[in-house]
Amino acid sequence: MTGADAHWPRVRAAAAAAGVPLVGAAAPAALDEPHRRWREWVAAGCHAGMGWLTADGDVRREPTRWFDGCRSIVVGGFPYAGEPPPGPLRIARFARGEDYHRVVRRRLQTLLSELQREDPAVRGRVAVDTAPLMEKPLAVRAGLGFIGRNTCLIHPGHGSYLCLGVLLLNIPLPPSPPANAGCGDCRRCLEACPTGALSEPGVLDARRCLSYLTIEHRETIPVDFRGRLAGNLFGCDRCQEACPFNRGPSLPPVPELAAAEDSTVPAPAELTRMSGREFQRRFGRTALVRAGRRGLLRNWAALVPELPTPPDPEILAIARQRHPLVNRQLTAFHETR
Ligand code: B12
Ligand code: SF4
Ligand code: SF4
Repeated sequence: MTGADAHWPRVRAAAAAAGVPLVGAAAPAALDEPHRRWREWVAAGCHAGMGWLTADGDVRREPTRWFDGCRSIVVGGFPYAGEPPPGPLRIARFARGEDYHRVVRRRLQTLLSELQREDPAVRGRVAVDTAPLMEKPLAVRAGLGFIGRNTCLIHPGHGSYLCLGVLLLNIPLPPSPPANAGCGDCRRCLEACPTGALSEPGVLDARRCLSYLTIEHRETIPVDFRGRLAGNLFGCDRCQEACPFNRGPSLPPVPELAAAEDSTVPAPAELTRMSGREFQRRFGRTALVRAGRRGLLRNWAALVPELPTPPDPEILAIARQRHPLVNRQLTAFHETR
């Protein structure tokens, strides 16, 4: 057994003990092709208002720059599947339980501690989402799946309803075998996208993506999208729902990521009247805080033209009066009728 091979059974056992359901190891070599694609994507303006995505190109290309002494990269997959919430307003599946940043970080941190308990010389650094690391290409390299035409990381056996997280380590590990699967001639996600955000297969234009518009975008949703939000109050799962890889039975969701009773779709009437403190108390542990009460109400205002029944005029009036962004959104969509 080489040094790298000797470490792997320990990492796998520690991952199981830490509750990391899917795990693979990637060599820490440069990500030349994903980096080239990232540069083109940014140059085309597909990052929309997410200016932070245009920075740190060197780290994106060479993840080892993010952790001194890096000799391997462990990638974890965390299933969150579960049913979409009932009713006309939809919250994406990933956001129905505890915020995945917290859950994934906690479990990968536990994995690192387990390794350190056995060998105090092990060092590592965990990244979930916010570091300038390209998690999907790393997951491909760690054998967790392939990147589909909807740009998601798809596990051939368990689909794409997975969150990812990475752990950079100072010990060598043998690279996991590739998943060897792909989309074939399927194009269902491209057809299912309500806004044409998948501008070409495998390229997502965030300017048109409902996930971006309902979560990351901070101003009014542009009038082009009037009547095209497809019921999405927060995030969007359409291009994943269309995917045949999400039809089969999947792994059970990580319990904290499964829908929590208290985080079902917040009723607009309730949101309108809720104080900031009450919102924090109820949703502070979920990913909904990324949009906040203000963003959720803006999204609801943008959904008004497509609701099956018009909202209570009194609630609308209160929302307009309390939240200037809601007022601007309602006015913007109303005036284009
Ligand atoms: C910015 C971001 C977004 C943006 C942009 C999404 C995007 N596709 O780039 C927005 C807000 C739109 C978004 C939406 C969502 N996101 Co997001 N997002 C990120 C984040 C923070 C960075 C991604 C990034 O760097 N994008 C920039 C582009 C250039 O990179 P890229 O997506 O990796 O795509 C390029 C490469 O994949 C490259 N490529 C490289 N090799 C190959 C090979 C082939 C064959 C192909 C075709 C392409 C390809 O081509 C692309 C360039 O066009 C990551 C976390 C992270 N740090 O990686 C989470 C992440 C990708 N998001 C995640 C999730 C869950 C979502 C949503 C499902 C949430 C929702 N339900 O609303 C949607 C999915 C929308 C979609 N179809 O992708 C998960 C994805 C898990 C998975 N199974 O894929 C991640 C990994 C977060 C996490 N830690 O779990 N997200
Ligand atoms: S998340 Fe929704 S809007 Fe974005 S690409 Fe997928 S289907 Fe289209
Ligand atoms: S729907 Fe079809 S084309 Fe799109 S990601 Fe899934 S398999 Fe690939």
